Amino acid sequence: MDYTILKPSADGAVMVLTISRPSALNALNTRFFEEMDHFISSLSDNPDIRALVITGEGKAFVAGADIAEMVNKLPGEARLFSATGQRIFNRLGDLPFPVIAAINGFALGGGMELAMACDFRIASANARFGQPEVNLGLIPGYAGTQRLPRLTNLADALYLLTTGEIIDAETALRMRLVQKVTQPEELLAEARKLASIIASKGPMAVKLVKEVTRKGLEMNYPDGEKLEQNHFGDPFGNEGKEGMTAFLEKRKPNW
Ligand code: CO8
Repeated sequence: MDYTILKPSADGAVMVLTISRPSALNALNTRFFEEMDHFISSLSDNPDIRALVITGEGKAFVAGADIAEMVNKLPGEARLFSATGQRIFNRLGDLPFPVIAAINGFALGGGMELAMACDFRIASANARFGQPEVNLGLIPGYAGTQRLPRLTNLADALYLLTTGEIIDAETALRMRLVQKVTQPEELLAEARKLASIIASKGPMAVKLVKEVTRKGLEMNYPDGEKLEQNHFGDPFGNEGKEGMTAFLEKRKPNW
């Protein structure tokens, strides 16, 4: 597939994906989701990639779903648009390595939902966040109502969802919506650094820790412990054997 909106760029084990439709502040349209679906499939088939960074071109990360494309939709069509977006964003959570959102500017509506679908977020000091759907007489459709209270808390989530207030990066950091704030010119370097650190760890361990942590959050506590217990054994005899042997032999592991 020839991409017109996505710009993927691999650097060793780290893939950087730039969303590039700056004339519409990278607003998410049907073509974006088609390309994203294809791109995620290509990553699932690529064993060399160990981390993905998603960022936006220009002054926005993503300024939301494409309002021009949504304006004439009927309820059934809008539900389908929501279901497609939710399915594709969920696929980021299923990737066998971490996905880092590097938020370079506006992350509004569907853009904030994309950022929240990533495993964690770092933001440039000039990033802006918000769920302004209520200004348009809408509610979020890419799981913003579900992920925001899980990442922050019910009151902060409802505050943002009902007021539509746009917050700055430091406020997002205080709400634990982002994990780190950098100077704008350092954002991508910092994201790549974190991605490289992760890429240097045991790939099976990283895959398992992401899967168990994400799945466990959706389970009751005893089932989550059981899930961890079950997967704890997986790396023994292979990757874990190499990691522990390397420690005892005072050398770097050969994954
Ligand atoms: N959709 C379509 N086009 C957009 C969007 C968008 N979300 N955001 C910006 N653009 C376009 C503008 O229309 C403008 O186009 P043009 O140059 O042709 O007039 C261009 O991008 C530049 O934007 P501005 O001139 O407005 O730039 P400013 O710097 O003045 O303002 C803002 C930047 C504050 C970000 C402003 O553009 C804005 O408020 N954008 C809309 C933000 C918004 O409301 N986002 C939420 C959208 S709704 C949503 O995301 C729901 C998600 C769930 C959907 C589920 C499926 C049903």
